Amino acid sequence: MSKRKNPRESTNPNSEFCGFLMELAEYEKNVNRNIHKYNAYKKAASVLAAQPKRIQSGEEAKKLDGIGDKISKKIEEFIQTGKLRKIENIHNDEKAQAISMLTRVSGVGPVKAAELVKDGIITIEDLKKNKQLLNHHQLIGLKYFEDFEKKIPRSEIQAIENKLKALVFDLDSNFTITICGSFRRGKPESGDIDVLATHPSLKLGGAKKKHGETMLKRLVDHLEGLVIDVISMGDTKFMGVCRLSDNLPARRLDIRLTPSDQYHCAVLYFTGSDVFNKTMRTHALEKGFTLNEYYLRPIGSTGVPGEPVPITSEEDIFDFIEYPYKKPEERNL
Ligand code: 8DG
Ligand code: CA
Ligand code: CA
Repeated sequence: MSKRKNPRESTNPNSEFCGFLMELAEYEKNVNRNIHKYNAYKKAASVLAAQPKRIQSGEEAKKLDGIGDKISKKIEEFIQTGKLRKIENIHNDEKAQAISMLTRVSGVGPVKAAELVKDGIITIEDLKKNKQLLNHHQLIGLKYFEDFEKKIPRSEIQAIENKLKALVFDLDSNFTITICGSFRRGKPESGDIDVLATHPSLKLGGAKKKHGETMLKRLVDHLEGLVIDVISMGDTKFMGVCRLSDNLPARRLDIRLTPSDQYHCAVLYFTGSDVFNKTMRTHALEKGFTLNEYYLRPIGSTGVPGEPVPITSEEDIFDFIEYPYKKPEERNL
């Protein structure tokens, strides 16, 4: 199969800068656990990716919103020397490399990875010999390590969507199902599958939690032939593994069940991207609203959020905060 890249990405004239910025972002998240630096690098990469021309100097980069002194110096160093000392040092740091490798296992976060490395466990092979150190999620992550590393082509997610909908509607045709995440943003391939479900009988937030719990379990129980492993089964969130057919890899599948009055906020949130969400939340605040995956609420003069605004579509949310509507494909920040 041909591995054609997203044309937007392959034509990004700043892709080299974005590449090292994303690597630095992952390093800050996984090795240093510095979420502020992680966010700063990701923001900078996203700003550069949106530029129509290749940046010619650190000075030019610094003029862009979201690129400060330190990052512009790195860009300048890369332009001058064709490499970055910081990246080279990271590549030569065995501990950092081990932590980065272990965090690629689903369920292994930066803290767990650092613990494992401290115990002398530095490779996937080491992990396989020390399964007693892993919880259920991490064991599933290890079991499907190679499969979960593979991106999921759009066409496969479409086939999974069809199968999932057929199974769910067979159970109850009143469910609404939307696949969110990078798939909804039109990406040619995705890391996992983010499913959002709602049902007209689920209203008024947490009031019917018990109902929600049994409903999600009932839904997942009906996905036999698609779901092959369970990571966790909560009140409103299922995390698991699916496989479309024997000749294809196992895929990470998340399903969230939300009340119908929170559906559009949830669809917006889980469509992302996370950088886009942050931009939109900041804009909401500037307009006197607080936005999250559940609702949009006005902030009163006292600073206390008021009653949620009634929302009947994703567009409603953009309208209320006076943000120009962006189609999902335009949210790939
Ligand atoms: P991918 O799976 O193809 O790698 O990309 P994705 O679909 O954009 O990422 P994701 O990790 O599956 O997250 C799905 C959406 O959830 C994301 O686009 C935006 C929203 N989201 C945030 N913050 C966070 C967060 O901290 N963790 C996760 N898992 N999702 C988040 O806005
Ligand atoms: Ca995803
Ligand atoms: Ca996900």
